[in-house]
Amino acid sequence: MTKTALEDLAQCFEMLRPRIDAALAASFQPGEGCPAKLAEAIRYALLAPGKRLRPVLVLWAAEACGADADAAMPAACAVEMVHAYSLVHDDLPAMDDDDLRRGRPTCHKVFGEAMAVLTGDALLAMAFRTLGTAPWPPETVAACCAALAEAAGPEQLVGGQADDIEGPMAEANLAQLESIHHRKTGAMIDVSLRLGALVAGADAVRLEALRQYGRRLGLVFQITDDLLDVRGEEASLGKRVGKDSAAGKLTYPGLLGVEASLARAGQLVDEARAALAPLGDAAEQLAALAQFVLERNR
Ligand code: GRG
Repeated sequence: MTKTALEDLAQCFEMLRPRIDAALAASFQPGEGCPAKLAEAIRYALLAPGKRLRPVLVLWAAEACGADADAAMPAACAVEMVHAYSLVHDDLPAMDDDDLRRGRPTCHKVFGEAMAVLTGDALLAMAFRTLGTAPWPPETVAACCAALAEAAGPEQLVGGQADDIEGPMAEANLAQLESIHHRKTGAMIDVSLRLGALVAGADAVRLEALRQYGRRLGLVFQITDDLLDVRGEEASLGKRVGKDSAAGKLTYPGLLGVEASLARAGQLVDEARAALAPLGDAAEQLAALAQFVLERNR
């Protein structure tokens, strides 16, 4: 891919972000009974300057399957709510114990641990309310709720996190590493694509193509995350670097070395792009996104 094509894609991404942020802000209208401090903590976590990769995946998957991006906006907000909750809980002292997230002090540093736990709980519930009240046919609402619950649940996001915090396995290998990442990172990426496709009423062939693409994109994202932890800069990442190796975590560069990790990521990008073949030109942005994710610096 040329440098210009990547710059064009970055521009499309940047143009979508304010629309997503506006929809996220509008999606949280605290009613009577929501304490002011909790509302402030929820806004702090949800509207912090993240990349919004998952919402963009929802919107581009919907478009690749023939829908208008706006129709999928409730799903884009819902995945970002689950993602924001997982970051708030991941940063807690009981988990990764981080002070910095998205370039700001973590939620528990500002609002206290108990309020951060409750903020995550509220965001998770808000995600399902957002899907449940979306203006879609009832069967689409039900399918989206079920898919997001599965991705966020004990076999996927929470299960991957549970294995990850248990620490390195005795004889770790690539399959074990990728099993954790498919669940901890990949499931939310997969489900973002799936929700976009479900809102668009995609057929089984398109859903499967996006699943194959998403599986690979999730791993590319994680390899880059691991490499940025080794080689990235705190200022652009907005979070602490070097923490995974310091914590003895199982990572791609730790297991394979930097060069082999980059080679694995390159191979996955090619496979991800190839998986999109059934969607044809409609999936051009998603195809370019795989390379963009590999080359990201934040
Ligand atoms: C607490 C159930 C539970 C799960 C936590 C989010 C997570 C699972 C762990 C965070 C640790 C980590 C670095 C995971 C690797 C991939 C990842 C989810 C990175 C953060 O996502 P980005 O880079 O963040 O898209 P922004 O802030 O840009 O949205």
